[in-house]
Amino acid sequence: MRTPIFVAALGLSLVGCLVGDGAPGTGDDDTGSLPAGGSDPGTGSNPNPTPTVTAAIDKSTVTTELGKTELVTLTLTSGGSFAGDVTVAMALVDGAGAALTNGITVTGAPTVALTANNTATAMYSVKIPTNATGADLAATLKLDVSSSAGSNQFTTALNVAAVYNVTYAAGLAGDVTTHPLRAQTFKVKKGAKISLHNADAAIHITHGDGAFPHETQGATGGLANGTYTIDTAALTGTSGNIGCHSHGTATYAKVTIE
Ligand SMILES: [Cu+2]
Repeated sequence: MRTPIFVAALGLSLVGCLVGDGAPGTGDDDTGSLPAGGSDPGTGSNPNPTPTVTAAIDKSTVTTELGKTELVTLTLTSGGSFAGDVTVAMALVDGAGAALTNGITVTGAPTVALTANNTATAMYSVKIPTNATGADLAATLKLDVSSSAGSNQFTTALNVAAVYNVTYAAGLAGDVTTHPLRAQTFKVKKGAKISLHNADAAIHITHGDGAFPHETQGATGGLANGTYTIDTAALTGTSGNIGCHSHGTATYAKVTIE
């Protein structure tokens, strides 16, 4: 059985053949499966092997947060000289199975051409806007993979933390042109957190105005390895600027709370 070897070699968490029954199986997808009924064509002695498509995704769970883009890779392998297009229908659903309406998007190839006994990969990109949610969100990415060899559904759990993390990179120092919030405009939902982490050796005190509280100035603010978190749930205003107090207004972002 070469399928389990395939799984182990690539470290894939989910794999399954696209066989004619169209069913996603009963939770054993991660062990791989060849077509039922003993139709494994073997290693070359069968003059008419059953065309198969083996599909796998590389992540069963993605833990992410606001403002991120995550990639899920689909790997398709032709067996039995299958050649043709494989259709991939993408969907994002909430815990109740309803389509997400919060601006999270998935993009990627709706069809993947597969040539006989070869492998093809396709990347699916899930983009989480900064204003996707004001509370932690559990969603699911669904990829319905189908071809003339059959169909199967793959799911990736998408756990979105309602926090927008911003990092002052090491080596940034006083270079305002590389400050992370410079010239940005973004929105968050009420309840989301905005968290600024100083990974630099220099001090970057977080400026806040309007709706947003300013980080403590003086000896304890903006220190290396420090994190300043703004919880919008506690705020009454709806807009203001957030930036680096230590290096001037050119570093500020305009931020709106929805
Ligand atoms: Cu700074």
